[in-house]
Amino acid sequence: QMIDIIGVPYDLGASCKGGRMGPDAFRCAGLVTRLRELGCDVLDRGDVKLPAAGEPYGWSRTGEESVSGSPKARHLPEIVSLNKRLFRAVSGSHHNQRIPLVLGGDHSLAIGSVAGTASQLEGPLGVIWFDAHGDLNTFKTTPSGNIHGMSLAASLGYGHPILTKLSGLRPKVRPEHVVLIGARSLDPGELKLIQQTGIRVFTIREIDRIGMQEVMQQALAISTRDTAGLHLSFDLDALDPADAPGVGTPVAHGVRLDEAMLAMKFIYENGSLRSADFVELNPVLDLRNRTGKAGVELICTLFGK
Ligand code: DIR
Ligand code: MN
Ligand code: MN
Ligand code: MN
Repeated sequence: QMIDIIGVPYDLGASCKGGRMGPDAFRCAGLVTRLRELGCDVLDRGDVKLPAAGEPYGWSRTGEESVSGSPKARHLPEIVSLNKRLFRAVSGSHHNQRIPLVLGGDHSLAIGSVAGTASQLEGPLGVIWFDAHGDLNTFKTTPSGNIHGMSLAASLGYGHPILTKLSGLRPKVRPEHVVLIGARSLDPGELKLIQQTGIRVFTIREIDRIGMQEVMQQALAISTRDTAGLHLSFDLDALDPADAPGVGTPVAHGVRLDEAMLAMKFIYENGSLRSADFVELNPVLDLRNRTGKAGVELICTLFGK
């Protein structure tokens, strides 16, 4: 397999800071070497970055962060320009017949990676979204103003037009091709959107009830039926905090690492994967890079270990 690693070292879409160091924490855990040992052709394309003049963090002298955008969509301008750059990087990988593997950084980057992959397929895109959360808020329903809680909604065509229309077609993906796995913290607006769109959600309760093997059989059936390829977006907070302490918004009782490894194996065996994100790794909160290492194990299994 030919893989392009693309880092997005920003946490502008999250309120908890530190995710900007996520991409390097995956690299420090040996990601490139491990993938090469599996026989993958890996290129580390480096990081997608905002121009320095953008001063995205804009810390004031009192140490408070000055925020662009609005309280309902914090740092919107920077996140839009970052996602446009990521869109181009992801599209470029597909153009070279390579699989983009995007490392975060906060989950707002999925807007650009989903858009990039959707733009390069000859048919609809299927999406599997591992997350403790729904990421189905819009600037109308968001409780936090954090854009990382809006990226799946934006990819489905809901939310601020500047996000939903990012680089052309809208929506990027249809609800009947989307599955959410590991959800256990959904806001009222997100529950409404799930009802309205009929997105299939496999909650932790359902994983415990029917098992990960059955979940993945159903998830892959939904996301690959009548689609031209699959995108995996893996928010590490889907995992149990014991296995992944290094995330900004941990939620108790998550997917255990061995269950998630099994899920990655099924995706590999299915053969439809065209791109993937591994996001929300926050080394500042981690324990000896445990979460970075867990991410590397998941990625290696996803690519055939
Ligand atoms: C919450 C938290 N639903 C929000 N979302 C997170 O701010 O919209 N997503 N943490 O990963
Ligand atoms: Mn999450
Ligand atoms: Mn469990
Ligand atoms: Mn997320």
